Amino acid sequence: MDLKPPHRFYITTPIYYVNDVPHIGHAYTTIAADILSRFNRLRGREVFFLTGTDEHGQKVEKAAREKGRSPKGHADIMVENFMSLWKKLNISNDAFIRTTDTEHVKTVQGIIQLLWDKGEIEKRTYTGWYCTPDERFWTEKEVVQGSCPECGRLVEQIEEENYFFLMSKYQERLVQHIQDNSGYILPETRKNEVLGFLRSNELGDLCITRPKTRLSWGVEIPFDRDFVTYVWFDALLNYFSATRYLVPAAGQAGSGDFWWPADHHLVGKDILTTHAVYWSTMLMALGFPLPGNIFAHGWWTVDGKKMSKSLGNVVNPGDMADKYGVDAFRYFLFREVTFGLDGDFSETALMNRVNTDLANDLGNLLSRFLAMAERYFGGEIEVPSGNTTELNPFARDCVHAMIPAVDDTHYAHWSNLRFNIILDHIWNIIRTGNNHIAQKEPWKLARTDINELKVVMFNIWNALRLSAVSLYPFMPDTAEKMWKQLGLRSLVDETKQSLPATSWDTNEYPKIYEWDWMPGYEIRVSKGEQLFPRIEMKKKAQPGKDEKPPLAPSEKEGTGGFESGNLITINDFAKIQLKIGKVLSAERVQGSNKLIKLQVDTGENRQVVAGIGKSYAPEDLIGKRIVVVTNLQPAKLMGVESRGMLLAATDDSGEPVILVPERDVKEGAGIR
Ligand code: ME8
Repeated sequence: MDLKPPHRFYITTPIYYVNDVPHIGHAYTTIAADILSRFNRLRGREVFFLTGTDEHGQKVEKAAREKGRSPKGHADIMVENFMSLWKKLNISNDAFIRTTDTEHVKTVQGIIQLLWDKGEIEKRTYTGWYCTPDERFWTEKEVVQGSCPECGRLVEQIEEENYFFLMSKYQERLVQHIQDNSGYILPETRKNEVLGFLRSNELGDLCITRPKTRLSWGVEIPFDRDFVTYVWFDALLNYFSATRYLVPAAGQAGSGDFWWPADHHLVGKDILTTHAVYWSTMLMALGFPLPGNIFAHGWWTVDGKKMSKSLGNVVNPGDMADKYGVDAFRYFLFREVTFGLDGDFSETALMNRVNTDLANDLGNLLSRFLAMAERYFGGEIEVPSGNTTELNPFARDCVHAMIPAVDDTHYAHWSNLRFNIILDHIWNIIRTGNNHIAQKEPWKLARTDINELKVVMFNIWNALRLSAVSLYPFMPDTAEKMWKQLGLRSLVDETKQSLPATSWDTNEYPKIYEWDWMPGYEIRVSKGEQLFPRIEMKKKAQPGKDEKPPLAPSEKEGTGGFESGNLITINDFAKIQLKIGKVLSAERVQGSNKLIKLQVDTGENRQVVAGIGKSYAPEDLIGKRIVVVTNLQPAKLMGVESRGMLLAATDDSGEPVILVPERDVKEGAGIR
């Protein structure tokens, strides 16, 4: 068999049953495969990313019957749910396989014939306990006092002829293969579980058919028309059959359509055995090479509970994407939980991630940078003279974290699917970027050292550019938007164009990952839409505390459509004392890059602490006339007393903008 050359990358998801609609578990595996596909495409590899649907077998037949549809008719309807969800979630699969595809059915029949001819299959009489309503066999051990362990109804012993794949003879070879190839099953803990199972249990042979008298919805066995294949035998073969007819330029002479074996099969932990044991031994019997890796990810619970229809807590990925944005949802799934471990989904956790990581860290860095670039340089980014990497520890940190030529650990995480660590690296740069602004105080440099300001701005631009290209696999839309706002043209095209000609041989990465990459055209940043507006989190009402008091009848009237509970009376407003204050002096509160301590004359001298330090330099505030709430109870902020609060609006990027009177008014003047 001609094999896939190393610059090709082949990745699969499980094929999903069409008995039900897609949920978060399906979305999870598929987004993971999308992330890896996009990363590998950026690296210049040819990628074949396969997903699809599992349409045969009892589950689908039963679901179709309940809906009064034919199994194929049911599958044709249900498959749309998956296809449209993948579109919505920005999934870049290269093909979509359906096990009812004629070409797939033919491949399955060809393979079962091959195994039969090779003597890898035997016909045997099988005796087992059968639950007629559930239509499934149970072993002696599983039966509970003569009843079905699932539905509790009586089981009967029946004898049935079937075909068996002689799986047991591959037990030792399989153990050897797993031991010799440390990355074959990942994560490590799952590999150890499979090895433990194989070492302490005798592997049986696998029943791979069902008599048509019991199930007719399957692939017919070519050498015995009374039987169809067991659904898993048919399903697992999708990974191979797709390489016969769905790969690019399949079947064309000279196309070199060799795509086997897969680099990764991504699966949920519940279907690891079928892949690690059934599929591996089937490939051994066929004499086909084994895949590079089978990765079993963990299980999502919802608000601490198992996800189930009866609990009504099944998470619909399409709804989440509509509500919070596709990229925020994609980001959350891979940042929140280590890929491979179980995780808990909650909308509160998702909102927290959006507000802290996406709005505060990433969104803030980008919008502050863009605002400053426009303010100080009319949006132009110039490359400062001198070696910015050598000169600047911040630049050096970014380079070390991200650039393979300098340090390959970041990229080693890609081979091991450590998505949350990769995101952590990217966030280190983003946070360092925000701190760099606070330390360098560009607003001061604008007055004192324009050259240094250019270096700072260039470095932040570069850090944002590197973050965008690294974030692209996770959040493709966001990354492209960042790219454009940074004054660049196309993240994907420019990354590919920057590939070294020798990348196949040397395993090099695109030059775009390097600190001194420049596009060769004038860069002019352009402030676009805010990427991640903060989400207002609803406070949970505490009984007896946060509950609103019932409204008096008069308050219900004349509110012009506003919710009357939100309105205050003129008397309420009169309780707030607002005055014009003049800033006499200002300094940063030690240990905080946000807080500034102001001495303000509001007709009397008072100290006010304000969280405006990221947008204003203390010296810029001196002499300003501001609006102060003067009858606020004193409070301590980082140990410093504040008597009053200055008023500020919040701009698009979440930055405070101080309110000032339209013309000079004397300090101490009241505001009404
Ligand atoms: O098993 N959290 O299909 P399927 C994470 N057709 N993943 C979950 C999950 C959860 N709560 N619930 C389900 C099949 N999954 C077969 C596959 S492959 C040749 C045939 C994952 O639609 C589950 O682990 O029941 C599995 O990987 C995937 O959803 C498909 O489930």
